[in-house]
Amino acid sequence: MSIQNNSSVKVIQTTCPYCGVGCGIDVEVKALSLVGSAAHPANFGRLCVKGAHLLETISPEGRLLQPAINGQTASWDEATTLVALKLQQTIAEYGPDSVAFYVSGQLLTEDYYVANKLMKGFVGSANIDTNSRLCMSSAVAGYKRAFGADVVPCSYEDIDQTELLVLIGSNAAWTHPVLFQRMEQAKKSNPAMKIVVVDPRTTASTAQSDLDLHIKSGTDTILFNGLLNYLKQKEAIDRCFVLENTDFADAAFDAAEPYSPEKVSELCDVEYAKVLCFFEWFAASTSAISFYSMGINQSVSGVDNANAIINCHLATGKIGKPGSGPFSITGQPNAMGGREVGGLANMLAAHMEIENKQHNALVERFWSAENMVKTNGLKAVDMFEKLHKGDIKFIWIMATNPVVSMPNRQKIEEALLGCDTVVVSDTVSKNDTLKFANIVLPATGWSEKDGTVTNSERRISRQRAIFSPTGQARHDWQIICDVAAKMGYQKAFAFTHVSQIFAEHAQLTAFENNGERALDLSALADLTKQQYDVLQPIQWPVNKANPKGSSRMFMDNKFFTDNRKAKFVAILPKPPEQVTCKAFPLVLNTGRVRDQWHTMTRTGNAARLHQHTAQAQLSIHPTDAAILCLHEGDLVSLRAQHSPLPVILPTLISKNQREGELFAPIHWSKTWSSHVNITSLFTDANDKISGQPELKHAAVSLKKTAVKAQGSLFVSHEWPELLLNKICDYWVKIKLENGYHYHIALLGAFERQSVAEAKNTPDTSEPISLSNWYAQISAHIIQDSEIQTLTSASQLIAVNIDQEALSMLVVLHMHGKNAVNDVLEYQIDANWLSTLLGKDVVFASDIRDLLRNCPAEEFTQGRLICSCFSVREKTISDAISRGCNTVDNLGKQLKCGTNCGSCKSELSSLIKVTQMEEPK
Ligand SMILES: Nc1nc2c(c(=O)[nH]1)N[C@H]1C(S)=C(S)[C@@H](COP(=O)(O)OP(=O)(O)OC[C@H]3O[C@@H](n4cnc5c(=O)[nH]c(N)nc54)[C@H](O)[C@@H]3O)O[C@H]1N2
Ligand SMILES: Nc1nc2c(c(=O)[nH]1)N[C@H]1C(S)=C(S)[C@@H](COP(=O)(O)OP(=O)(O)OC[C@H]3O[C@@H](n4cnc5c(=O)[nH]c(N)nc54)[C@H](O)[C@@H]3O)O[C@H]1N2
Ligand code: SF4
Ligand SMILES: [Mo]
Repeated sequence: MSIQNNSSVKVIQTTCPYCGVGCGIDVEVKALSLVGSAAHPANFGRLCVKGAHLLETISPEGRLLQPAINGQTASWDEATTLVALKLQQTIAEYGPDSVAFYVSGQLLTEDYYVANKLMKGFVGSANIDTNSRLCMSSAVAGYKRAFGADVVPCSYEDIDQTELLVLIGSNAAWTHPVLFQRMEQAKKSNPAMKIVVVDPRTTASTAQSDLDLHIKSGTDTILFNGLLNYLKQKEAIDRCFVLENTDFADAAFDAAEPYSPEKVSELCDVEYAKVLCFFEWFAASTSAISFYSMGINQSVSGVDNANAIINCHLATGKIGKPGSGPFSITGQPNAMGGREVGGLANMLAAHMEIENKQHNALVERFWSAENMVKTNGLKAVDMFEKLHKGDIKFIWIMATNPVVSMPNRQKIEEALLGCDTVVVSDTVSKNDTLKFANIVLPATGWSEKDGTVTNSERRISRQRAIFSPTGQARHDWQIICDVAAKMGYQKAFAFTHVSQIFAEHAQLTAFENNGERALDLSALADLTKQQYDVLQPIQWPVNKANPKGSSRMFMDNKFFTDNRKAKFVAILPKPPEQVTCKAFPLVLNTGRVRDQWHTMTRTGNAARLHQHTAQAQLSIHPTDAAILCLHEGDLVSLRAQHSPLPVILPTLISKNQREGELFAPIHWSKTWSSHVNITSLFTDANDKISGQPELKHAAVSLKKTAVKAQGSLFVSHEWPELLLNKICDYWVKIKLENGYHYHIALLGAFERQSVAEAKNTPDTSEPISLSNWYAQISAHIIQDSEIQTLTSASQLIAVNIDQEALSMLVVLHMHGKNAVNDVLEYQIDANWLSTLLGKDVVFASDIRDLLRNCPAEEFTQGRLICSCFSVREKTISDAISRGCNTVDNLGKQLKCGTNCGSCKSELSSLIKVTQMEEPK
C-alpha cells in the first residue's frame, strides 16, 4: 500500500464508498487517519461506524492483484485482448443480444458511463443491467410514472424542516446512520416533530419514533390507499394544487375508496387507533416527508408502493416545499450516478429513453455511435434467465456479487456454469461469483479510485485516490476503454483521464436539452481537469438558472411530463407472489445489520466490525419458537419450495418479529459459511414494471437442525473452505484481531443427507466420538508445540500455547442422546479466550490455568454496543439503572455514542427497555 504521488497534500477530501448518504471524508495522509469532512453538506463532519473504520478494511491481503485467464495469471494485454475477442466473436456469431454486462451502483459515474456507452452505442444491445435493479428500480419507476422523470424531490435539509417524518420500510438507524442522526437532531430541535415508522419489525429505527405501525409484510399499498381515502373523506386535500398541477386524481381516489381505517387496520393487522393516529397526523401536518427504502422497493408491488406514497403527497400538495416530499433513499454510494448515465437496461444515458426516437437519435449523434441500440434490454432477473437458457453466451460482471445477492442462487450458479465466457472485474481475490469466472480482472477499489458519485439528494461529490493501485489493479473505466479500443472503437473511448469522461457526461445532459430534461449539468460541461480535481459537492440540476446547484425540485409545481403535470396512479393492492402454504408456512424477511456491508468483501476484513453481530441469526417470535420447540441459539434449517439446499443458522428469539414472520441478514455467503446464503431461498418473483425482485417476502419451512456435535475452532490463520468442508458439515467464519473463529458442527442424518447430496459424498452417518472428530481436525493443525487436551465424554478442549502465546483453541461439545451431563468443570467463555489468540498467556503454564483464569471484566458485560469505545450492554444498562437515563448522559459518563453515533438508537432502546423492566 503506497501513498499516491501527491503526498505533498496533507489532507485528501473524498467520499465514503458505502451507503447513499454520501458522507464526505477527510483523510490525513501522513498519519493515515480519517475524520468526517466538517464542510461536507451530507454529513457536516459525522461518520457512522462503517465509515469511521474504513482504513481498517484497506489491506493488500485478499486483494486481486493480477488478471487471470482460466486460473492462470495473464498480462493485461492478454486479458483485455481476449475479452474484446470473445465479445466480437459472440456478437458476430449470435448477434449483439447474446452478450451482457451486469454492473453495479458501486461503480463511479465515469466507470458506469463508459460501460453504458460501449454496450448501447457500440455493441448495439441494451443488455446492461445492474444490482440497482435489486435496489432502487421500483423507486425509479415510481418517480417516472408520477413526475415523468427519475427525480428525487427532496434534500437532506428538508429533514431539518419537516413536521412529520414517516420512515417506510427503512431501518435508517443501521443503514443510513448519519442521516438518522440528523433526524434525531431535527426532533431534538423541534420536539413537536413527529416520527412514524412503518415496518413489520421493531428495529433500531423505532427508538425515537412517536408511532410504530408493525404492518403485516407486503401490505403498504393498503395502508397508503387508506391514507389517501382518509384525506379525501376528511377534506384534507389541497384542491388548488391537485386541480392545477396533477392528472388522474379521481381514478386514484376511486381505487382507494374501499380502504377505510377499519379495513386498513384489519388487512394490515395493526391496531385501529394507531392507523387513525397516523392518518390524522398526516392530514394535520403542513409538511411531511415519506422516507422509503427496501421494505417498499423489494416487492412485486414495489412501483405501486412508491406511487401509493407519492399519491398522498400530491393530494396534499406536500411536495416542492420545505420539509415535504416523497424521499426514496438510495442504498449504494452511486446508485444515483448509475441512473444518471443510464446504467439500466431500460434507460438511455442522461435520463433519456432508449425507445424514444428523438432521444435515441440525439444520443446516437452525440456519441457518433456505430451500432446504436433501438430497444430496451434485459432486466437482471430476465438477463440471468436468458443466461440460464443459453441465449446469452458472454457476461461481464463488474463490482457486484450476484451469486450471493440475486435471488434463486442455484439458478444463477447453473447459468454462470453454462455460460461460455464469464468475465469478472473485482477488487478481491475471493468471493462466490469469482469462482465461476473464466477471465478475472483486478480493479482498483476505494482509496485508489478517482471519480464522482451522486448521493440520495442528487449531490455529486468527488471520490479521490489516496493510495496507488494495489498490484496490477486498474480503474474500471480504463479496463472498459481498453476493451472498447481493442474492439475497434478507439475514437469514442480515447479517454486518458477520468475528468474527460465526466465532461462528456455533463455535455450529454446539456445536449439539446432546452429545459425538457431534469438532469442538466450544463454548468459543469466545460470543467477542466484542474476544476474537476477541486470540484466541491453540488446538487443537480447545475445550469445557467442554478449555477450553484438545486436543493429542492418542483418548487414551481412543474413536472417533467408532457403537460408538466404530475400524475396520480390508481392503486389496486395485490398480495406478494411468494405466498406461504402448509408446507412452507413462514414468511422470510431479510435485510441489513449495522456493521456489515453487503457480501462482506470489505467490512469482513475489519475484526472490529464483526463484534456487533458476529454471525447471521434467524429472528423468530417467541410464540413461533415455542410451537417449534426452539431455544435461543438452536441451529435451524430453512427450506423453500424451489431450493433443495437448506439454509442453516442459529435462532434469535425476539418479540421484535411479528408472529409468522422471520428475519435474517443478507451478508453471509459461501465465502463466510457453509449454509448461510439467505437469498437462495427467494424465487425470481419480481415487480412487473420495475423488474425488482421480491427480496423481503419468501415462503419457507423451518425445522430444528439435528446436531450431533458442535464446537468452536480458534486459529491464527484462515482455513480453506475445502478443508472446512472436510472436517465438518456446517461452519461459519468470524474474523478476529489475530485470527479466525469458526463455529463448526456435525449434523444429524437428515441434514447430512442433503449436505452430502450437495457435496456428492456419501453420508456415513456413523455414530461419532469427540476424540475421533478432534483427530480429524487436529490432523490439519500445524503443531507449533505440544497440544494439551482435556476431555470428558461430552466435551473436548484442546489448546496450543506456542512461545507463551495462545496459537490455537478447540472446544467441542456432544449433542443429542449420546451426550451425558459431564461437561468439564471450566466455565469457558470462548469469546474472551479468542481475544487471547496470538497474545501472551504466560500466566497459563498449563491448559487448566488458562481456563481457570477469569475472563476480562469487559467480557462479562454482554454484547458490544458501542464499537468505537468498546462499551458493552450490561455496563450501559447498569448506568441506566443508576439514573443515567438519556443518551447524552450515557455519552458523558461512558463515552458510548459520542464518536460515530451509530449506536445511539440502540442506547435509546436500552433506556426504553431497562426503564420498562424496572419496578416502579
Ligand atoms: N449497515 C449497512 N448499511 C447499508 C447497507 C449494508 O449492507 N449495511 N446497504 C446499503 C444498501 S445497498 C441499501 S439498498 C440500503 C437498504 O436500507 P434499508 O432499506 O433501510 O435496509 P433493509 O434492512 O434492507 O430493509 C429495511 C426494512 O424493510 C423492512 N420491511 C420488510 N418488508 C416490509 C414491508 O412489507 N413493508 C415495510 N414497510 N417494510 C418492510 C424490513 O423489516 C427492514 O427493517 O442500506 C444501505 N446501507
Ligand atoms: N435477500 C436479499 N437480497 C438482496 C437484498 C436484500 O435486502 N435481501 N438487497 C439487494 C441490494 S439492495 C443490493 S444493493 C445488493 C448488493 O449486492 P452486491 O452488489 O452483490 O454486493 P457487494 O458485496 O456490494 O458486491 C460488490 C462486489 O464488488 C467488489 N468491488 C468493490 N468495489 C469495487 C470497484 O470499485 N470495482 C470493482 N470492479 N469491484 C468492486 C466487491 O469486492 C464485491 O465483490 O444485494 C441485493 N440482494
Ligand atoms: S452514513 Fe456511514 S456508511 Fe453511509 S456514507 Fe456516511 S459514513 Fe458512509
Ligand atoms: Mo441496495
